[in-house]
Amino acid sequence: MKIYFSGSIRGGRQDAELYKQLIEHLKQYGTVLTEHIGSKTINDTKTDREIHDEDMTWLRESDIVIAEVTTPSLGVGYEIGRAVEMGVKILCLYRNVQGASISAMIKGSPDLTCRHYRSIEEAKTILSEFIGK
Ligand code: 6IA
Repeated sequence: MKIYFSGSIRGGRQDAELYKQLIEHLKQYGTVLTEHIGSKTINDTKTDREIHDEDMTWLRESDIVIAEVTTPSLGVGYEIGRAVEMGVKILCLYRNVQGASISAMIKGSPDLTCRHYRSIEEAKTILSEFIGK
């Protein structure tokens, strides 16, 4: 199974360590095409066009999209919208963080699953239920 993990980059990197833990957990279910999202060091050698085109190719190839949407990110929202149009199965995960609330366009979408979690262990349980393993 090919998994597209989506998480904030230019929207803010405060959850990068959490993305890394989720990606490590997801590897047992298949290939995570976007492992760099959990990386501490941002390698910004590609042009924006190259990043966009490469990510769209991976999105088209993917069987599921797992998006951590607590940190608002234009790129993550864009990927979710494109994945909906492509008919890819999508799970959005979010935590309650003071001063942040999830867009109605994500929480209100009937084309994806949006689940709240409080701990990494809870997120892992939601992932195994969603993936069905
Ligand atoms: O608007 P944002 O930058 O927060 O958008 C984040 C989303 O866009 C992620 O889910 C990525 O799939 C995609 N994205 C944004 N920037 C990059 C990128 N930059 N490389 C790959 N995907 C990206 C280079 C840094 C990277 C090595 C960590």
